[in-house]
Amino acid sequence: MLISPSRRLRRTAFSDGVEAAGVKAYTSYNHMLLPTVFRSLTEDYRHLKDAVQLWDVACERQIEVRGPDASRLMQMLTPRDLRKMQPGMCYYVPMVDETGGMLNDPVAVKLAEDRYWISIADSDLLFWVKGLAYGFRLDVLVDEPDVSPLAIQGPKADELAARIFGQGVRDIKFFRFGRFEFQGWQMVVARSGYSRQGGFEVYVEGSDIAMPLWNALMEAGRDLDVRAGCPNAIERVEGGLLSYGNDMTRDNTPHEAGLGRFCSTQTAIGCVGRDALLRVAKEGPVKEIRAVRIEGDLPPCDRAWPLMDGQHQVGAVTSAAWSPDFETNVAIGMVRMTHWDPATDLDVVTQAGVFPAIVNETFWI
Ligand code: THG
Repeated sequence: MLISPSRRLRRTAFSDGVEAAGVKAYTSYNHMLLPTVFRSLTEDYRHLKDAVQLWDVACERQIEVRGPDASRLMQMLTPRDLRKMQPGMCYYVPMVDETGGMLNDPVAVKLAEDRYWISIADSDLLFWVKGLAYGFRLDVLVDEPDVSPLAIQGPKADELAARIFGQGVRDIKFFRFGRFEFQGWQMVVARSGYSRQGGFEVYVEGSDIAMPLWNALMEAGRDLDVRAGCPNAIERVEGGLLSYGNDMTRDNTPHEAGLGRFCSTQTAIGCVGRDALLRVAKEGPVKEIRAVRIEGDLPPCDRAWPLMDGQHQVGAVTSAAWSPDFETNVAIGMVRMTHWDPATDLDVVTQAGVFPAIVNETFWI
């Protein structure tokens, strides 16, 4: 299956590097190209866990919120209490509508008291943020700046990043950022990324410096076996990292998505979904994200697969992949509370037949 290029499917500031590295498949994310495979899913997986990779995650677009009402607008968007968030911090923040339905699960980056980036997952959140700013007559500017995140992920990420940005990057704490120089440009470098292997995300401001940075990292990491990589479908399921639009949608609350730990709805005064969420937070959800183990030779998970107890649907699997390390198919599903206990035996209905599925104790991480 090929992806037809067009202006709507935006290239990124790193696409030239990704192509030179022999990208084999793309998906679309925020109307932009996101590489999904370089050598093979399992080869990329092994290499990510053993070495270091550069990821073109420019599709994690930034929504910049700037001005005197920036903090007020940010708190309207999320049930996470942002009052203790300082410049230099990143927060994983579920964002919800007035019904408590999830609109996105971005990383918020606080650049200054009156300036944030919202590093979004795959949904058109800009329109909601602009709508709120306009509707409430807030004194903020909301736009999508030319910022392209580049992730450095894997066990050798610290070593590689230190060679380009200096030893100071080693001291960056998890979900914090600092500003580091590259060829005379200041760059936001955060310890974060969509894998459990550790590493950084560089928020590259302006497209001109993107390929020079990509090439410098490739050059500096030759002896570390640095390669182009991308968010890996196996590793992220093992790690329980959720994918908006796949594992949860606007039909789910953050609690159903297992993101209750990132909500402090009681004190998140101003969040537009607060009243709706206070109701579900009190009772607890009746279905919730679970790790699921599946036996057998699975087809690609390109649709929600019903989870069955006999003739009765009790949930759905939304992501699945063969894990070489755990020697089983690892999966993420939404399961009703009557069946969500560990070791519950179910069946999963795929386009290629029915397979045994077992609710797992935890993610594999
Ligand atoms: N980095 C940045 N932007 C992003 C992503 C990213 N935007 C899109 C997408 N990924 C958003 N989704 C996630 C999902 C999980 C995490 C980050 C972004 C994540 N979660 C950890 C967890 O759930 O344990 C840590 C959260 C925490 O402790 O605060 O890292 O990857 N820039």
